[in-house]
Amino acid sequence: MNVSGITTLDEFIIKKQADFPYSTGELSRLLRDIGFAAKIVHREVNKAGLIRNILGKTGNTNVQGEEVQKLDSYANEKFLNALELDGECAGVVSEENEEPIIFDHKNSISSKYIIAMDPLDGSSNIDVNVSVGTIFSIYRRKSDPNSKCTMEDFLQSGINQAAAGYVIYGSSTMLVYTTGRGVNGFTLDPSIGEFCLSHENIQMPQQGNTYSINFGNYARFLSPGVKKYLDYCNEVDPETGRPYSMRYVGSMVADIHRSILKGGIFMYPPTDDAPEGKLRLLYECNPLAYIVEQAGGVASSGTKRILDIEPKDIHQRVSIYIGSYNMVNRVLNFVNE
Ligand code: AHM
Ligand code: MG
Repeated sequence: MNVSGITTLDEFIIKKQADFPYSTGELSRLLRDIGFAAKIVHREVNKAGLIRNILGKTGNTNVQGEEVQKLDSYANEKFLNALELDGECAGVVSEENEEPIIFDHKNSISSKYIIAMDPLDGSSNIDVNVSVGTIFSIYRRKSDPNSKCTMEDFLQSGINQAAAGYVIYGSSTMLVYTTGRGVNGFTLDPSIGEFCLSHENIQMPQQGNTYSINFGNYARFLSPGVKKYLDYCNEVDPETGRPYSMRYVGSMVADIHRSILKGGIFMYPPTDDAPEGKLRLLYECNPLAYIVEQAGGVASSGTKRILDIEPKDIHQRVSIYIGSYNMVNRVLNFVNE
């Protein structure tokens, strides 16, 4: 803490490094690079409506066949630049790039870490001034840190994450991260350009009264248990606080951030047009699962703990039920009945 009584993200990271006596500071520097890139993306997200040519689509499609928004590409470029320049990581898997990006500068090659990230998630919300987010996951690489990183470095189970976090560009911009010792949240104070510690050691309520799901998919859900759970959520039972409220932003970072702070559940189950689920294991589900577990919640694919899934493909999709402990366990009972 400095004289102003504020703890900035950079100060916090340095303080926490002391918890790991043999650490080289590399992970700390990597987290600071991410914080820096997040500030640049925050700046652009905030003036997006004012700048010609930044909203809308690029005309390209990404690896999932979806149209790429200009701000997605911009965020991708800024994060990749920040991560490559300082040589703190050996390579990056991004939602925006079909293949992993493998850095070849000597500093990057000697780095112990790789990153999986979705630079700007919630693309359908970009043009309409609704919250979007960045999601990231950091792993220690498996390959020898004096060579370029390889595919096996990226195809690790979520349980191996060294750190994970998200940035939410909402009514304020927040960065929330964990290194496996609790979850801490920092709010950007734009007047000083710093992320300041605002939510220390976040623990989520075991039970909430909201559920988040794309209800428009009701007829398409493949699991009858999901429909039964939704009927359960909508039933009137004042003793258990039902019916629950339905809240769905369409940006998973925003929906899960709300569940983390207030309690709740977020679901993206298999549908007839996305039988494996829609969301991506490496850079959407794993990092959020790690944070939610660290905050006392649960994240499951319906049959397996998200963090235990062994990825086969860097853009693999998975179904997800994530949030407050009691609520996720309840939906799993319905799904596996
Ligand atoms: P994106 O990576 O193209 O932005 O898609 C991910 C987003 C999530 O943030 C959100 O929860 C989900 O897609 C919404 O999907 P849907 O519009 O099918 O409900
Ligand atoms: Mg995404």
